Amino acid sequence: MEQLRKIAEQFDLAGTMVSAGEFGDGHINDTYLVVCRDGEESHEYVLQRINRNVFADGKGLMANMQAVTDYTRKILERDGGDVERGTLTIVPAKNGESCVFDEEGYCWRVTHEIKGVYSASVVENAGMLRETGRAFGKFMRDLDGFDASVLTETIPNFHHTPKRFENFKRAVAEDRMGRAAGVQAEIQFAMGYEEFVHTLVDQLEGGVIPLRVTHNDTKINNLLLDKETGKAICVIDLDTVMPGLAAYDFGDSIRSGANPADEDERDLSKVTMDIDLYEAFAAGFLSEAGAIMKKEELLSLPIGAKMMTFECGIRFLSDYLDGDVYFKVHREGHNLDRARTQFKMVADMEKVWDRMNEIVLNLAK
Ligand code: ADP
Ligand code: GN1
Ligand code: MG
Repeated sequence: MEQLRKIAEQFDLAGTMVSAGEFGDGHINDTYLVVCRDGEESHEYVLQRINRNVFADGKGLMANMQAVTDYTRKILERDGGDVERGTLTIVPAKNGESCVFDEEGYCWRVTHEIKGVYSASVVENAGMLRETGRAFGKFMRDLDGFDASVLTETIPNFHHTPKRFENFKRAVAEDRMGRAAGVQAEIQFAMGYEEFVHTLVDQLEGGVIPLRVTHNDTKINNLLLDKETGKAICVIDLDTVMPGLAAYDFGDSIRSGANPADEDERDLSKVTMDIDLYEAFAAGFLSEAGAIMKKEELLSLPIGAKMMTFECGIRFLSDYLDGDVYFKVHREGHNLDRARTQFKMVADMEKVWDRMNEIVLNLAK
């Protein structure tokens, strides 16, 4: 609490901090809700310590976030949208910067807490996924006119699946923790996808699909929904907004949202690729972004669903083999449990592959 107070004092907050508690359930940053009292009034802020093992360039990351939120705020103003809640509002530090660094070199930032909203890690109903699709589709379409050259690549090759696959093979070969022998079935499953991992980067290099500015981490809990109406309010977690593919944004939401069970569910019979949830997300996404996409790009969306799910699976499995150094873990074997759910989803997608393609094409008509 004292350390948080020392950090919070460096920002231009209204009043004085009276409490700070852990907030949200992201796997990467440390997030706190800070309450300040100013006379009778109370003000809430979200204070975050950026994970510097993951994001080496905190300044570059914050410059991206500032540029993107400035841009989306202008769109909200133009369209008469909810400027208060429709985009994140960065609270500047007293020295005028958008973040401060502590003695250990960690970057800290503050945003206004968005009120009357919630985010969910597991889908509650198809309507919620349709809204999620609409919000991420709109986010991508809104950024269609955004100048990508101002963006720092906060994690180089973030969704370069062939490089992720190389790293996975490295983790298997090194076997730092002696865990590989116990996960041979998972390793063999993943090895079967060595050719597939090239599909999207090849399409991009061949000019078949375009590079866009994308969010790249469209996990469903990175969207805030209105508590009363269930409508999408604000896309958050802008740390990975970078040049990318529509397939990445479509794909990561399917990965996280079309599975009615938890990402770390141990009972794999509960983990399924629910085609109705897939359709609901696709309908929302295409209602906003369908018009800017040609047929090849539309057909890259289901590939993105399988690619992002597979990629996340090998990222979790690599981290398990490396000794859990990247994703936050809360129990033994946590990353392995997560890898297993992703691979179960991939196997399920193979079974409904034709339907996944048909749905996207039908919706785009
Ligand atoms: P991580 O990169 O660790 O996932 P996020 O930026 O996604 O960090 O924040 C973690 C969680 O905190 C989110 O899933 C959301 O529930 C909550 N959150 C973050 N920023 C805000 C905000 N400005 N207003 C309300 N809730 C927020
Ligand atoms: C991380 O930050 P968070 O929890 O929204 C990760 C994503 C993974 C996701 C899996 C920067 O997302 O790429 O898909 O966990 N973010 C980063 O749950 O690595
Ligand atoms: Mg997040």
